[in-house]
Amino acid sequence: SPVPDYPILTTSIFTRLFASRASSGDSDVGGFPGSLKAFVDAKSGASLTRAQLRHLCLSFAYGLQHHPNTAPFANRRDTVLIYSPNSLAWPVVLFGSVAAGLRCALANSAYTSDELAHQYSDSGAKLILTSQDGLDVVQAMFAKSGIAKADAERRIIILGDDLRWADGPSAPSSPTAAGLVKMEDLLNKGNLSEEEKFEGPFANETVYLCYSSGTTGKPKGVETTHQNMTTLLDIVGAVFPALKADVDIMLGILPFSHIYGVAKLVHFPFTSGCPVVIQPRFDPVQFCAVIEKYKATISLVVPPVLVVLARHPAVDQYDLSSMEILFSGAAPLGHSLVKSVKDRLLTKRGGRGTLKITQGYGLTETSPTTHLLPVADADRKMGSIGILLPNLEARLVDDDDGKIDAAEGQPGELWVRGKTVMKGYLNNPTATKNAITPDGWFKTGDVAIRDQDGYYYIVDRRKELIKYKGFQVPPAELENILLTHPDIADAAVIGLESVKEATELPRAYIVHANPEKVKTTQAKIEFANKVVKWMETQVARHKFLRGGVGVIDVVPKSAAGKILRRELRELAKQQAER
Ligand code: 4UV
Repeated sequence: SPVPDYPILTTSIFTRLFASRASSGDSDVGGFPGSLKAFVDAKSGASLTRAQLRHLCLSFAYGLQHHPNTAPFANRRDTVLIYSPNSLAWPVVLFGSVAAGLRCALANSAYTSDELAHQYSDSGAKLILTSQDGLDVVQAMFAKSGIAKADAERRIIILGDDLRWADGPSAPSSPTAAGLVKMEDLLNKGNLSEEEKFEGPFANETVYLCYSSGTTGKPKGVETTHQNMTTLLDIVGAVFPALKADVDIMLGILPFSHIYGVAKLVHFPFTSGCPVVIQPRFDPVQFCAVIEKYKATISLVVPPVLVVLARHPAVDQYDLSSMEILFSGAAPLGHSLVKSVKDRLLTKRGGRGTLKITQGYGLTETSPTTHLLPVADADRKMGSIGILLPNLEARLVDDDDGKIDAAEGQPGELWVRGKTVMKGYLNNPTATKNAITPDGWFKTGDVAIRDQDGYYYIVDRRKELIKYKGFQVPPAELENILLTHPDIADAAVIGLESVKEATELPRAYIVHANPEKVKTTQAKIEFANKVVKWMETQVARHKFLRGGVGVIDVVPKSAAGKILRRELRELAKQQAER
C-alpha cells in the first residue's frame, strides 16, 4: 500500500469502540462526547447517544449473564446468533454480547428455517436473538432440530418493535406471549462492571461469524477476530476521509448481518462520531424520504441502489441535496451508472454542491475492506476499486499455486495478506487451507489489474460465487437443494448479468429425472416454471432463480466431474440472443 502502516492494536473491539480516553473523563465515549447521537431509528426518530449505547450494552451483558434463562448459555466464548433486520436494538445486542465475552454469528434476516438451522448448528450457537417478526421461523427451526420446546424457549431472546427501552430505566417492559425473554427483560437489572477483556494475545480470538461460501461450496463460518476488526477500523480511517462528528449523517440501509454492513455501518462511523440513521430494509421511496428528513450526507450502497437513484421517479419528489458521498461496494460498479446518477442528482440541484460517487472492495474473509477509492480520486479513477489499504500486501497471481506474478498491467488473481485476513473457516481446516497459503496469502477468487498509479480494477471473477444485489448466492447451495427435488436428476447454477438492474441473476440448468416427460418445449417451460416457484419455498428471497430455469439433457462436466460453468454461461448467452 502507498499509505504508511498503522501500529496494530491489541485491545478488544469493545474497548476500541467504547473506552474513554484517560484525559477526557467520563463524558467521553470512544474519543467523542457521550452526548452525540450514535444511532437513530429512521421511522420513529428514536435515538441512542454514545453514552446511552455504552450503558445499554453493559446492562444487556449483565442481563445475559444473570437471567436464569440465558445465564447458562452466556459464558465467555459461547456463541449467540443474531437474526434480525437492522434496528436500533441491533447495536445494543451486538456490542452487549461482545462485552459479555460472547461471539456473535450474524444471520440474514430473510433466511428460511432450513437456512437458519444450518447456521445455528454450524456456528455452535446456544442463544438466538430474533426480531419479533422472525420468531415463527426460529420456532420452526427448533421444532425441526429436535431440541425440546422448553429448552428451545430458554435460548430465544426477542428484540421487539417497541422502542420504549431506549427511554431509559423507568420504561416498563410488556410481557411476551409464551413467557419468552425479551431484550428489555435483560436491561437495567445491573451493569457489567467491566467488559470481558480480549487483550494482548486474546485479541486474536474470534468475535464475529459471518457466513460466506468463499470460492466454492456451501456457506462457511468466517472467523473474524477482535484484531481483524480493530485493524480494519484504523486502516479504513487512514484512506477514507474522516467523517465529521456533528456534521455528517450516514444512512444505514445495508443489512447489518453482512460484513459490509456490520463493519461499515455499525462500527466505522462510530469511530468518527458520525450518527447512523437505521432503516430495516431498502425501499426506494423510504430511502429518498429519509435522506430528505435527516439531511443525510453519506450513504453506503450496492450498485442496484444507484440504479434506483438513476431511474426511480421518487428521486424527483424529494430533496436529496444534502447527499455528498455515495459509496458503492459488494459488486462491480459500471461507469455509465455512476455518470447517470451524478448527472441526475446534480442537475436536480442546479449544479450546486458536491456529489462524489466512490467505491470500496472487500470480502467477508478480509473483514472486509482491502481496497478503497479515496473520495478525492473518485472522478479521476472512476471504475477503480482504489488503492490497497495500509498494513496490507497484495499480489496479482498468474497461476494456481502462486509461483508466477502477472506482468505489469496484466490481469491476475488478487491475493491479499495482512492483519485483516480472517483466522479461518470455522471447523473447516480443509477449506481454510485451500483459501490461505502457508505463508498467509488469502486467495480472493477475483481477477484484477493494477494501473501504473497503483489503482486496482476488478475485471473478472474466477470463483463460482454469484452476487445478487451484493448478497452472496452460492451455486453449490442451490444445486444441493435442487437435487432434493424428486423430478430433478442433475442441476447446475450460474449467474446471468443484468445490466439494467446492475446485478447478477441466479439461473439454474436442470435435467429431468424422467426425460420422456419433458420432450416438448411446452413441457420444458412448465417444468421450469414449477421449479422456479418451488425454489421460492426453499430459500431466502435473494436466492430466488430470477434468471429462470433451463431444462437440458445433461449438465456439462469435466472428466473430474466438475461442472463446466463457462459452457453454461455460453449457452445462456446464445439463448438470450435468440
Ligand atoms: O464476501 P462478500 O459478500 O463481501 C462483500 C464485501 C463488500 C465490501 C465492499 C466495499 C467495502 O468497502 C467493504 O467494506 C465491503 O461483498 O463478497 C465478496 C465478493 O464480492 C465482490 C467480489 O467478487 C468479492 O470477492 N465484490 C466486493 N466488492 C466489489 C466486488 C467491488 N467493489 N467490485 C466488484 N466486486
